[in-house]
Formats: sequence, structure tokens, C-alpha cells
Amino acid sequence: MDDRTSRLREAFAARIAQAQSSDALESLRVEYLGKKGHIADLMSSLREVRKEDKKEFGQRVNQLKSQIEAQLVEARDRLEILEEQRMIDQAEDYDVTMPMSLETGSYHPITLIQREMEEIFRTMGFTIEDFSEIVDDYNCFEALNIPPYHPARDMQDTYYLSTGQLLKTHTSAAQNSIMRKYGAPLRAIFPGRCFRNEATDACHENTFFQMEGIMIDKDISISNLIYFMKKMLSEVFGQDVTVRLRPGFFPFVEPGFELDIQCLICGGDGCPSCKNSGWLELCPCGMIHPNVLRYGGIDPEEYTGFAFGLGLTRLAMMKYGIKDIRTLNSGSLSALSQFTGK
Ligand code: FA5
Repeated sequence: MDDRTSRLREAFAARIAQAQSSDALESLRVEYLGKKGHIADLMSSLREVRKEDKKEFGQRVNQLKSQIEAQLVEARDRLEILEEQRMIDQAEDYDVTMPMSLETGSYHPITLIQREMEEIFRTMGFTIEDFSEIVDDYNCFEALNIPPYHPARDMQDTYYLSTGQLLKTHTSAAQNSIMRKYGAPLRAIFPGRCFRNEATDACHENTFFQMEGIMIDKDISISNLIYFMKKMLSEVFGQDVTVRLRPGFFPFVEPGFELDIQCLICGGDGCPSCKNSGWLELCPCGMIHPNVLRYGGIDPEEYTGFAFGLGLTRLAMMKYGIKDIRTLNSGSLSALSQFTGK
């Protein structure tokens, strides 16, 4: 009788000394204290023990069981302390003076160019306005002197929504609201995403960015417009770029101009980025039509103004040497992460 409990005690002592993990301790617990474990085995052999020895046998088994339980608790506590110590030792291995290696993301070229343009115009006294991407027909067309029957509506393939609203085809759609909000005099730029149902190629996307600008005051003339366009281009490129100004028709300006930039990808020789023309339409502009001022609540007898609609996505192409406009919407990190804004 003594032999069995003593052998079990010794075997357990040897096993627990080797158990180095909580998993090992748990297996030991099951092996010794579990329903089919050694202690349960001993207990079931009670019926084979002589009647006069039963009491002592029972006491011995219970004692062994308590010892095993206590040893298991002790071993668990010991393991926990060791684990804490290991973590502290590891923490002490850190060298807080070592330079960190952080993988940083990068800004999208459109974000970079937009921020740069905002800064340029902010320093020239322009406020920066935000406007919804979903607009109504009035703001996108009618308030811009483009009545429902006007052929100019064919210039833009519009995405209409089932609500009758539409996705903004140009940032000019914000002109009326901003005039009404601030009145004259007024200097504001409003960058934004535009949508047109167009076939895409190296210089056309169906989703692209523009940045509108308006300046309204007494005696604003074409020379003011040309000054601001020149200033903007010299600031953003930091070098002389060749541009050309030609007449352009937009119902919301009179007179209207097309401001083209000589393609910086091919130097004007012609390439897919400029549709082989050597030039890229960049920033149409003109003197705000009196009707548009009137719709905006501004008296055209007292105030005049200019407006421009800069192709921000095309500007990013020229500034960063991006040959195909579709790269900008591609989501390709390897292509986009190389732009740091320098
Ligand atoms: C307009 O959108 C006028 N609202 C601009 C304007 C504003 C004129 C104020 C006069 C006064 P246009 O459709 O040409 O015009 O577009 C303006 C510029 O946006 C273009 O010169 C070009 O740089 C850019 N752009 C137009 N369509 C696309 C396109 N599909 N993909 C990329 N850029 C485009």
C-alpha cells in the first residue's frame, strides 16, 4: 500500500521538476488528477484494500492528492515569475538611442500638387473653398449661362444620378454658390474631383481633378488674369515653361481663352501624353460673363472678374513627368510612392 503512493509521489516529483511550460504542467495535472488519472486509479483500488487498512489508505491517497495540487500551484507561480523576468530581460535589451526604421507612406501626387497650389494662391489672398461632388443641373449648367437647349452641354458627358442630380463635370459648378456666399469683392479657389463619361487615354481620365479660381472686384481686367496665370505657372514650375494663349469658347466667360502648356514629357515634339500635338490644354480661363455675375447676385455694372479652370491632374503629370494620366488613378504603390513633392 505504502509502495504505490510513495512510487507515485517520487515519479511526480521527477516529472514536475522537468515541466518547463504551462502546457506541460497542464498535461501533468490531467495525468495525475484527471478523471482517469493516477489518483483516481488509486482511489478505485480502495475496494481491494483490506477493511482494516482502508481508512489509512484513503488518508494517504488524499494526502498525496493535496501535495500534487500544491506542487502544481507552486510550479505555475514559478513559471509566471520566470516569464516576467524573461520579458524584463528582453526589454533591457532595447537600445533607445538606436535610430528607428519606420516605413512611411507617401502623399498622392494630386494631394501634393493641390497643396502646393493652395499655398501659392493663399499667399496671393485667395480663400480655399470646398464643394460637393454631387451637384444639381442649375449649379453645373444653368447658373453658368448654359441653358438646357444650349449646345455647350454636349461638351461634357455627364453622369446623371437617379435623383436628377449629377456628378460635377467641372469645378465651375461651385461658382454660383461661392459668389452668393461671399458676394464681391472676392478671391477664391476651389479644387475638386470632376467626372465625365469619356473614353480614357494617356491625357484623359473619366475622374480627374480641376482647380477653379475666381477673382471679382472693381476694374478687374484681362491684364489681371494674365498676371495671375503667369505668376501661378512660374511658382509651380520654378522655371520658364512655354505656354500659349488662344481664344476659347465657354458660355460662362467672355472673352474666353485656352491656356496650353508645351508638353514637358516630349518637349513639344509630340507624344501620347499630349496626343502628339506638343501642347496640353491646361487652364482655360476668361472674364466672367455678366450673366454669371448676375446669377451670383453680383452687379456686373459695378464689378468685373476673371475665372479659370486649371486641370490639376494634368498639371501633376507635367510637374512630375507622369506620362500616362491613368497611372494617377491606378492605385499602384510602386508607381505613386516615388513622388515626394520635392
Ligand atoms: C472646363 O471644365 C471649364 N469649366 C474651365 C473654365 C473655368 C473655363 C473657368 C473658363 C473659366 P474644360 O472642359 O476644357 O473646361 O476642362 C478644363 C481643364 O480640365 C482642361 O484644360 C484639362 O486640363 C482638364 N480636363 C478636362 N477634361 C479632362 C479629362 N477627361 N481628363 C483630365 N483632365 C481633363
